[in-house]
Amino acid sequence: MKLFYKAGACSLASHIVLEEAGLPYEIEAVDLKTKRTASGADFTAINAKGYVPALLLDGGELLTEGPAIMQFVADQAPAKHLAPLADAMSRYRLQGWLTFIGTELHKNFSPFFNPAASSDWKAAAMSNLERRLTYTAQQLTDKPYLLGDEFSIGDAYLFTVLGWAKHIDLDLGKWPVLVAYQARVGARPAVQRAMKAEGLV
Ligand SMILES: N[C@@H](CCC(=O)N[C@@H](CS)C(=O)NCC(=O)O)C(=O)O
Repeated sequence: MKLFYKAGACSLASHIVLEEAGLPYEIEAVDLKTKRTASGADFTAINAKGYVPALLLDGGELLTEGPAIMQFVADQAPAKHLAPLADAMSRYRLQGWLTFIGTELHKNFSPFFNPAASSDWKAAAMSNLERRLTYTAQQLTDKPYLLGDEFSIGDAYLFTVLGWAKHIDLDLGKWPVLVAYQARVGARPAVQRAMKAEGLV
């Protein structure tokens, strides 16, 4: 498998999951401005959506959308318990978190990385982020990970988006639970390996 990524972008979550799964894979960076991969290929010819993450499977098929990629990888390594089995209620709770992180957190960070975003849009997004992060912190007060005692792909995604707070005017110190959570997830050896490979640590 090959993961197309940009350092520190949402593709980091898929990268962390690949490391946690312990499956063989390679990575190739994408320049999202020029849409060229590190080896000089036209990324839009590989992924017509033009964004990361994208996972090229061994059979030549391309899988896109972070939550789909992370679930696919988790299901290839069931012994690692990165996602509950499909018939468990907790799998649907995980789906709920993946959707929440993708639509309520990830996409409210997006205007801060978009030079064309208006100040009104950014103000509305910041207000949404603050309310959604307050909810997230409440959910993590009595457990180490989103689903309870075990790390899951939802944590790879939440950890990744929380990492963007330092690039915008958002002080996570307002939510000590989230600061502790970031440190907990960030200390995992697989997370450190993925971040090191992306030049983030
Ligand atoms: N819905 C997609 C969103 C992916 C996404 O927002 N990727 C960003 C990086 S975090 C990107 O590549 N943006 C560049 C672009 O849209 O041209 C997913 O969940 O995988």
